[in-house]
Amino acid sequence: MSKTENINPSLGKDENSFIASYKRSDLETINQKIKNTIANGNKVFISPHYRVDFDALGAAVGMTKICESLGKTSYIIVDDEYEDNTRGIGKLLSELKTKYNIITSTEAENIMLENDTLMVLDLNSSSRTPIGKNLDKFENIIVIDHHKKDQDTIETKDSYVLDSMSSTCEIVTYLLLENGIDITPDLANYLLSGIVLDTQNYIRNASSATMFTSAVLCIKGANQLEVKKMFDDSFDRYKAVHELTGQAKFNDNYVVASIYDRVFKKEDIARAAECLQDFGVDISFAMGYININTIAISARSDGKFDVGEMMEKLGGGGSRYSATAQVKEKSILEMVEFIHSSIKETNDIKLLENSK
Ligand SMILES: [Mn+2]
Repeated sequence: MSKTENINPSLGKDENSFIASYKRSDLETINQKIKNTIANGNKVFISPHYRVDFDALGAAVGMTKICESLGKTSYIIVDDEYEDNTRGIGKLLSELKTKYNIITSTEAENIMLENDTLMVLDLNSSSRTPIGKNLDKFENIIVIDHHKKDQDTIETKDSYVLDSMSSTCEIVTYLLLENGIDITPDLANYLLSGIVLDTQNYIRNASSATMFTSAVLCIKGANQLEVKKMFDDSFDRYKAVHELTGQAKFNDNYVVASIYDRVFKKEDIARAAECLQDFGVDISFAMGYININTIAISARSDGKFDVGEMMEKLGGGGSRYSATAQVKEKSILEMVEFIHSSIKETNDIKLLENSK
């Protein structure tokens, strides 16, 4: 007998087992409800969020297996295009495209029929799904997520927003195990990459259940070194991001990074804005030219300030947490001024409201 055969990689049937945040019986009920909805519909469209990441993709791949086990065809909707290996996602996407039905939202629109199911993964806000206006076309919508709800949260009877779970991949791993679905080493790696990403290497929001789920994935063949390699970035990208963040100017609760004398890739500008969220600010901005006359701005917020609204004023958009805009015929200096005055305006309104 090999070593692993001694270990039973199942979640156990004990009500008080290691699922710390959710009672096992609750998760069993959720699993049954999800399966019923899938079984009662036709094909399934799986929608991870915009700017897809390892957690959204790993969960999507995992859920295609559950659809398959119920005899349902499923499609994963991804509109993001990556010019290069953006944090490993570009590489993973091209690998997955050879194995799974990955389609754009336009392709999905062309094959949508009545009684199809929409499964929204790793998001619960209507503003974060590439499915957009087609959301209303679905009668059956399943939401599986671990983010906090907000005012745009999709209302559906099948809403499973388990915000004390580390990641959507952790939830999906549980569902796969519960249904006795084979987790291949590849799938185990995809799922583990989602957990590693969202817990920032088990620092944030990782419970003992998260650790156990990860251990089960390792038993199923996940390899930490391979997962680490999935995250590898190009050195050019690293340099570009650091050049931008190196120019960051910090203000009270926000930071602005800008460079005017070179051209960047817009993904690198977005990454710089993301990186700057780590330095004790509520809002971060990064901007630079993406061609001779276009400036791209990326904004990230912890949600107190709506960066989506702000980027809309510049002709862009996004959610209150993450937004972007591209502006022509303006200088970097003008854009920096725009940011300062927009935030000042909002702060003034808040002060006024508080003094009432
Ligand atoms: Mn996630």
